Amino acid sequence: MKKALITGVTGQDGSYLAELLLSKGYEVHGIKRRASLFNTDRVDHLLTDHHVEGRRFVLHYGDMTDSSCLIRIIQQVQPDEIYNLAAQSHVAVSFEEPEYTANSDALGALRVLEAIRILGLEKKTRFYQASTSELYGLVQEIPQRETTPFYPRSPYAVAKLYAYWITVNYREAYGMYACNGILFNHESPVRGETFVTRKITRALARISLGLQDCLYLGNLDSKRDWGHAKDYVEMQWMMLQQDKPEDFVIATGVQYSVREFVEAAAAELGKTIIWKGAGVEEKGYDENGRCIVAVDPMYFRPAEVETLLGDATKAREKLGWTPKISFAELVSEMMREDLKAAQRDELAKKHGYVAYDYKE
Ligand code: NDP
Ligand code: GDR
Repeated sequence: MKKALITGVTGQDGSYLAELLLSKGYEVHGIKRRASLFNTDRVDHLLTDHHVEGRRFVLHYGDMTDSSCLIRIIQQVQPDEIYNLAAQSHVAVSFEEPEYTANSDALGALRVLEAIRILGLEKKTRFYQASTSELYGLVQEIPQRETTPFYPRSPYAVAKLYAYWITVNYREAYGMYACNGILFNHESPVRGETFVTRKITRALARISLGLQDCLYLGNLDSKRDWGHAKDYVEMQWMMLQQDKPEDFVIATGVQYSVREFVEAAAAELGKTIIWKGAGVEEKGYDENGRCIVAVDPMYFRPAEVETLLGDATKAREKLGWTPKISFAELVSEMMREDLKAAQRDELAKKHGYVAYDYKE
């Protein structure tokens, strides 16, 4: 039975990847952080009673900023594959916490690679690094492919640039099977609530049930190449099954603006958004003339990545990978799930419980 270790298993991709690897018969180990509240919501359905022998999904406490725990866990698990997904993954937050972001996202990758070397696992353990389209930042070529020059635009992207190159370096220097997936934005119903897609679907669902008044956003003109996380984790696994380690761009090749995402999500609820004004004054109204979307400059970034569009030709030609879930299906699934969650909150509210709106 193959063994995999996933850092960031409690995140969006970690949960989809754990499901995929378990379905393929792997024993899956994941690293979770200690938190004052339970933080395993996304993988709770995969957990089994740890008193029972033979379980195939095991969680370990650990942190990307703590080398000794990473070495200990890797020594104990002796994984065939490590998927390094853990990161402070929010671009806007990285401007607030640049040093921590560098520690966890840049040095974190180095710590795992060094642990593999220290433990003499270079020939056994394959390593996947969660690299990102944010590396392209101020884009130098459209669409972006593996050969497009990088120009990072945030502390997050700069930290990920280090992680990208240290992965390439350990592959070349020590002959390790280490590779980068340069993934463009990918979303799902379990996407973190502060990323723009989930923020939109969650807010529109709540507005439709009278639980929230307005959705405040930053740059509506920003364009992204949005895919579904389920398709993208399959590619993460495929990248570690090749004869030779290589880096791949993973994207859909289709681009939409934040404004278009809002419109697509509203359409799922049978609503049309009517836009009026421009710049920070721009607002979106529903058919009854109610303002339900507004711009709040608080969400503008000190340096923005205006446009990203990926070219995944290499992945298609070499690995036979193409995304199966369309943009329309992605938006529809996210909207459906957030509507269910809002209906639960509506019910709770009817019975006197409070549903908080202002976390973001
Ligand atoms: P999430 O933010 O949903 O998950 C991040 C995971 O990392 C969580 O499990 C989080 O734990 C964990 N984590 C954060 N900091 C630490 C730390 N110091 N030590 C240990 N664990 C930590 O991200 P996604 O699942 O969306 O993304 C997975 C990876 O892919 C990330 O590295 C991200 O940067 C990268 N990426 C994501 C893309 C996307 O569009 N989703 C695109 C390209 C790259 P906790 O649950 O406790 O917060
Ligand atoms: P991104 O995703 O920065 O691309 O990083 P995010 O959803 O945060 O932003 C996408 C674009 O939408 C604009 N935007 C807003 N963003 C947020 N979060 N909140 C808002 O209110 C808002 N209004 C407009 C942003 O300015 C941006 O242009 C994600 C993360 O998953 C990274 O970890 C990953 O590496 C990249 O995708 C690829």
